[in-house]
Amino acid sequence: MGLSLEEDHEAILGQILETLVAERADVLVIAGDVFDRASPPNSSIRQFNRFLKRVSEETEAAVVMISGNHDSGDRIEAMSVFSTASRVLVRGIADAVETPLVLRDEHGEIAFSALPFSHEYAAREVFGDEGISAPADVIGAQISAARGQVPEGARWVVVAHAFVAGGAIGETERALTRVGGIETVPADVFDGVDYVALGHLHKPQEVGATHIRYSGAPLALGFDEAGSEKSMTVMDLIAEKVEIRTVPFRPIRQVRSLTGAFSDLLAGTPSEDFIQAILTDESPLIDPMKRLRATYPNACHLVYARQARAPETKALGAGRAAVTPIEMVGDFMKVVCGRGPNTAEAAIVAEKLHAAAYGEEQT
Ligand SMILES: [Mn+2]
Repeated sequence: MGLSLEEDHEAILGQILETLVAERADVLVIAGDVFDRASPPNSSIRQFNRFLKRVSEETEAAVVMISGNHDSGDRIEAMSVFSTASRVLVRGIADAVETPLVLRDEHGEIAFSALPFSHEYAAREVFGDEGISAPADVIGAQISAARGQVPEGARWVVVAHAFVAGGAIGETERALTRVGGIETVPADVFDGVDYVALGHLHKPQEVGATHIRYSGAPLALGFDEAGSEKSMTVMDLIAEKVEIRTVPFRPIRQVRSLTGAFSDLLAGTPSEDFIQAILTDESPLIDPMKRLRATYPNACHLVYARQARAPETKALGAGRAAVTPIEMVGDFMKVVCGRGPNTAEAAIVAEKLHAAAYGEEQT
């Protein structure tokens, strides 16, 4: 919405560093998405690089990191080249050989398997398995590859980016895939894992069991997350017993929705928060956003309550940081046909996109 979140992220990154030091953390897990688009702005890359450098220099923590569906896996994978193998495991691209980072504490060995997000078509090639047709199959193949590499008797932590069945999803978490229909991953794919550190859903939450958990996004990223508390999960894995605590983040600006008459909102307490104004006025106002920003300089969205439920016409991909080609085609079909692709159409689109991406002869 045209407002930089750099300061907001800087504050959270500082709080993560404080927590790593205060908790004397052994490992920092980043379960993707690292960035919100495949080609993030240079300023964001610089900010993240500065953060990793400080983790390296100011803390004892190892770093385990995977790409998510918003990330360019190849760009994230680039960070793994020449990294210190004893302290870093960065994975951007799925691999048939899943080598864990193995650390040791007073209770013995602990293996971290970092499973990067992978689309089904890519996983089919990597694992040589044409039967991979849903995210659950992808994770299943990755888990099988990883399981064989875990040292005998070691505790096992898996880092993955997926929509595990039962998780609470918000408006801004985009579908991982819309082809094939079933996009959720059943929790039992993680059977035998001592702790599953998940990325993708923005709300901090456990899914079905204490040891299967989303840390959540560092900041509220949409008005559907207004008022929600974000946090860092601190996990102790003591001899297969998992202890969980959360350390709430303290954002410098909140995301809030205000509903009321325009004159009442203007007379409200001035605030730097990110404000969505839902106006109950019946008649249109002249330049309301400009006037609203006198009280709320970071007001960034304004709707009239009477219009809020009316169907909206949006540009393709509007309001989203990035869309996959499959989603773009789906959005286009919704505009033109009033519905998304059916199963047969989705299969054709997936096949053509795959052919376009890999330069195969199109038939
Ligand atoms: Mn994601």
